Amino acid sequence: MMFDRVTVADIDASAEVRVADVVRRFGVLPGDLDGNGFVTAAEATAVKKQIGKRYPTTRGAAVDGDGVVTAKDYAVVRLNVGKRVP
Ligand SMILES: [Ca+2]
Ligand SMILES: [Ca+2]
Repeated sequence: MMFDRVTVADIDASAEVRVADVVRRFGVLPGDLDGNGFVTAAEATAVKKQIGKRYPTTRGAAVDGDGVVTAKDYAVVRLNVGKRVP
């Protein structure tokens, strides 16, 4: 499964105000165009329709982040169909 993960932790803004650290994790699964945590066949189809486009109208279709949708992007999304962010 391919996914990106970013972990963000806050930093105390003042040494005088002590708060507990807050840690939030979120994952991004390539092809999860609507951000609901899993990839559907419809999302893969949406990426397929954007193949050949530079700066596609379907947000997230260029899953490798290069701004161009290729068959390689589509292949990645197809592999993720049915998967969800762990
Ligand atoms: Ca989705
Ligand atoms: Ca690409």
